[in-house]
Amino acid sequence: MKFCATIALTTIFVLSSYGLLGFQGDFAIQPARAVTQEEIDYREEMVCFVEAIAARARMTNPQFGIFPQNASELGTYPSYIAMLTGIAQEDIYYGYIRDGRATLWRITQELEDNLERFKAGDKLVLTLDYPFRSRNVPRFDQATRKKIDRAYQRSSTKGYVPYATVRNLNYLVINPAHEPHPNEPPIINWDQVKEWAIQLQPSWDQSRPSFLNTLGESQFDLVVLDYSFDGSEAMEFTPEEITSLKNSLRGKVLAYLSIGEAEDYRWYWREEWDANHDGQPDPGAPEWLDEGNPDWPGNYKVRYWYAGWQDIIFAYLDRILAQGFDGGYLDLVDAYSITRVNERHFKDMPAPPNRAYPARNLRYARPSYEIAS
Ligand SMILES: [Ca+2]
Ligand SMILES: [Ca+2]
Repeated sequence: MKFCATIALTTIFVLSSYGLLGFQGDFAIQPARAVTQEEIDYREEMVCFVEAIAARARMTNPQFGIFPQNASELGTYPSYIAMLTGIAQEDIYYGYIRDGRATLWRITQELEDNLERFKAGDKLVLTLDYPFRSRNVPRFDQATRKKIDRAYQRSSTKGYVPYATVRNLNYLVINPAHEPHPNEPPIINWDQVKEWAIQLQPSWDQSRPSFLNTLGESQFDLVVLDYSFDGSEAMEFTPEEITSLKNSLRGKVLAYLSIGEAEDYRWYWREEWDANHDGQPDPGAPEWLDEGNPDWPGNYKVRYWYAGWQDIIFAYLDRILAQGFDGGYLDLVDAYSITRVNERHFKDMPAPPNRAYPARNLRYARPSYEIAS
């Protein structure tokens, strides 16, 4: 039985409005007492949130794709699997402990077990591995090529769609012997996707047109990029650019969207939320804003079950829809395992596979260096 706090609050509020719960007078400020912090199930709140994102997007575009990254343990909720187009899993074969290192067999098996539920639900399963030692530059020496081959082979055997790249996701890696094929016929339906790639920031030598042209001419069936050239509002891609990208690719185009952490270079951020940049929200910051992520200055934990944060993500989603993206690639869906409040909640529970995620502090960061303009 899934339980969404935001919905439950509304219900209780309605009941109390009619006096059914025995409130007298100031009931309008009472309903928050109905659900205490301890009673919130942070996993279920994330499931509810992703469901709300999918429902909202599909009111505008019924075919809109929803792809969470990681958090495959949420596949125990049938309603969660049902609303997804697919899932992306990082580090399943390489990179869980360290870039370029094979993932422990036990972890691989645990993740594959989780992903089976998504396969059984006929969902696309994308795998994303980091067989390269460098975070920025792919080098195809003999040893690395063997790792790439192994990741692709294992992933394909399971019926997944593999990709291997560098951790900073700042390079469109074309893996030797695994080059993408022409999109002939064009990719119209999600189940046609057999190749994919992700590049969230341009390479050091890429201008805005060359970044888009390289993706557009890549022949991948599906590509993931940020909604903006440099992450900022000023450099948002225009609907014309995204249409042109889709036309030249003849494939699917997804926008990256972090739903489980706030990023201080995004359009919604206000300088006064943490004016002294010490990672502690300042007075006047919204209630949903939590402390900074010590591994990533500029990233902040959020109480993602608060309406204030969810409204921001819905507005973000509207921008992505207006640009014409085919779907959303949702990051930090596993925020329930790294939220401070949540650690108290889960302290007596068995750790999910992604808890204390060793590679977490190697995660995609922006901006990592100066980019060409
Ligand atoms: Ca292709
Ligand atoms: Ca502060």
